[in-house]
Amino acid sequence: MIINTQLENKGNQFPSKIISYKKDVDTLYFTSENNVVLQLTIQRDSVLRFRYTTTSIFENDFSYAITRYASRGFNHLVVTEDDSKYIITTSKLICHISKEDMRKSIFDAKDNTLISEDELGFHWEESYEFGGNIVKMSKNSQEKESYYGLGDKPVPLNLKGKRFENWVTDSYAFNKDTDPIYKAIPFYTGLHHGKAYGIFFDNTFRAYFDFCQERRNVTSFWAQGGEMNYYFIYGPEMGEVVSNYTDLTGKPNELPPLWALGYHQCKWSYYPESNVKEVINKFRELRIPCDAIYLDIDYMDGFRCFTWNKEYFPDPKRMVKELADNGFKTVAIIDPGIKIDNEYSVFKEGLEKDYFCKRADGPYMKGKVWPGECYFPDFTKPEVREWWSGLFKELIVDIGVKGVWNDMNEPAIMDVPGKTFPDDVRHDYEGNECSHRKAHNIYGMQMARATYQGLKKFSYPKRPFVITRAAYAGTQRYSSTWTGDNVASWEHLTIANMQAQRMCMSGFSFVGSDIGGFAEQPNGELYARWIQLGIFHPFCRTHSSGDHGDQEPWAFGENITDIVRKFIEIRYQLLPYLYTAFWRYATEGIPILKSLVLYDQADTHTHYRNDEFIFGEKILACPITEPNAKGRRMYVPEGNWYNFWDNTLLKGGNEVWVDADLDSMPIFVKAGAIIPKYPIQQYVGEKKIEELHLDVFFKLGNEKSQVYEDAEDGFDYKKGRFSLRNFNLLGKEDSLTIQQFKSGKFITSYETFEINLIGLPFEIKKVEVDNVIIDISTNLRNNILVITKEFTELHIMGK
Ligand code: MIG
Repeated sequence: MIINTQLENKGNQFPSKIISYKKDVDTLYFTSENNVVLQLTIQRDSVLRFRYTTTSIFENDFSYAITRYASRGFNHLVVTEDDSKYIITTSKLICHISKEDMRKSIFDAKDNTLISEDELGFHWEESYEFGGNIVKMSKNSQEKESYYGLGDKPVPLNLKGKRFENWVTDSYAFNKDTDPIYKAIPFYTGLHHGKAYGIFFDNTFRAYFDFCQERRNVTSFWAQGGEMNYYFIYGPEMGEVVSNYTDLTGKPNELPPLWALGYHQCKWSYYPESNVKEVINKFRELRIPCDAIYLDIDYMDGFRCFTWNKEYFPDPKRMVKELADNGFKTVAIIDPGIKIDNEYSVFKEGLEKDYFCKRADGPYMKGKVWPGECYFPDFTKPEVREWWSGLFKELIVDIGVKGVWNDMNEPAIMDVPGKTFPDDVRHDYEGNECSHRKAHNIYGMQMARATYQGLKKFSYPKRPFVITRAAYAGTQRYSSTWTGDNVASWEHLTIANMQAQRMCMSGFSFVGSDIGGFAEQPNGELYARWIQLGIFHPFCRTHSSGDHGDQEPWAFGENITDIVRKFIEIRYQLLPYLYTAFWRYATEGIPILKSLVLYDQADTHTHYRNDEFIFGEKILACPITEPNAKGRRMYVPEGNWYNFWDNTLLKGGNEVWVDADLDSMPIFVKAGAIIPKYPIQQYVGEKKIEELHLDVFFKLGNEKSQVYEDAEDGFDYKKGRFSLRNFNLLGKEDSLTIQQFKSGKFITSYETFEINLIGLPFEIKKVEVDNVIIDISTNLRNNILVITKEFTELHIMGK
């Protein structure tokens, strides 16, 4: 457990025996002889919240992470006791609390399997230096238990045997195993005996997690202040754990505009205007689809936020419009540091209104970043966020910028130890005033939130688009994210893959890496392999530091350009499929990427797999992460899978070799899947969709698929103007039936489906649409069928 560092410490202290118990609707209070109170709230049948105080008084109950939309309520709650324990039973869980020492054990209510068990359980050390406690929790690790989650940690998916720190940190050119880096997401999933549960330790102080590193059979977590306050989230499916966690900390407040799921191009920096134009024109000339172009810090006047360098960009409004006319959305960077400059209106206003962070004894928090010496808004104060959100008016409304990129919001400070604010900086924290020790991990999140509020207000009636580097649990409600300053190396390609999967299983699916690597320069082969992975990440952007050479799709010769185009085109064809997965994420908290363990936890082969993942519900992808490869070995999960390239069928449950020259990569589609595709567009909305293409992959038996569509932007979908198609496929030896259940009021632009029937084990003799025979001599060619989008039952027969 935590190393005792100070002689003044009294050492670990523990709750003594329970002397009283009280119930208040959904909350139970257990008080010990030495004034420890355990507050147990039944959030849902499968979600229990445990909170402890050592002084009998709790802090004000406030969390930036928990959303007000979090589900509450349970079907069943019974509390009983015997000589040694209290027994709390919900319809999903049974929790024992020992009267002797407050230790807890939690069981699956259905079959009594032990899921989680305190080792020492809650204990604490008084914090001599800061007051309050260092709060600690330890649990016995169960037999063959594996651990997953924790946000952006750049390590293999299974966390067992490792220790981590959560302290949001600017980590230029981080490496495999660098810890901590940009994000603090104190949520992990444990898996043993085929059952998964999650722990969300909602404490924003510097925190640690130890997964059987210090002691082989003990997992522990602790924080340098605040309360021991955690949620136990039961599955037993890992997918349910993640969606329950996402329910607690929030799904994206709205879907992204569809263009945000297109390809984005970025560099530090494209300037002046002529350079930006050159880049975007090249995309169109080479017919490489692209939806967004980014302006990094050099667009500003001396790095002053909300200003423009008029020498490089004499007329931003005109330029942004010209880009838009070409299908390019402009995304501009905004950092937190505000230059100390009495001629600069944002600085002056922030100063007058007292919006900047101060040190403990009164001086402003002064720190050096790109503009030189800066002050920093206290984004933990609602009034400051409101002010900040208002600053976007000109950028969004007048100039026409469509998205904002928040960087350096850890917050990052140059040339100081720790690279961030000192601990003593004061924050409002929604009226719960505190030091930076408590506010550090949520500072970037609150900046992203304030930015989001501005974009939401001023982009209306369009949807906002924000991207942030720093994040705490819950930031997914406001923003997308990227994995920060990675490196153009093969190892980093592997890291990007693991990080994106890990973020998805940590409730934050709108994620991607700097394709090609930020620091240093990739060769063409590495760039092509990275694009191949990148098109399967929810956020898909090339970015580089720019000082090592060009990193546009055409920077590596024609052969690479062709490969990159081919894969970006696949991304654009799959947009309705990805959008459907995003909708599932935004409505049900289902991660867009599913690591194999999350996809099939019953198969223990998946517990240590890192490379393969499921994109959406039906597509299995596995990047090539080594140079000179002609293919690779990979694990294909149970079930039948079609090779994406040649439609050959493969039976899963094995490790197999898959060919993949540089112009290919291992991609498989689950048998039974119906995959929607749009035509290739150079940008979202370029073409009117005249027909929805559906690839139907035959399966013996049943499979469900969905296609979600709407106006691709705006908020009408929230009022029911969406189109959801639920497809039910049933394949038999000599027939295939597809039923369609349609809901929502949105009318799609196309009238017909072009259905491509793949893998049929029979020759088509007869086709009925809603019991009417259709003429296959005219409507069917090479197993491609064109039928009305309104059908409810399609029946394809071999006899
Ligand atoms: O100190 O804005 O991670 O994406 O290009 C570097 C310049 C600041 C770090 C970001 C990177 C961005 C760069 N920024």
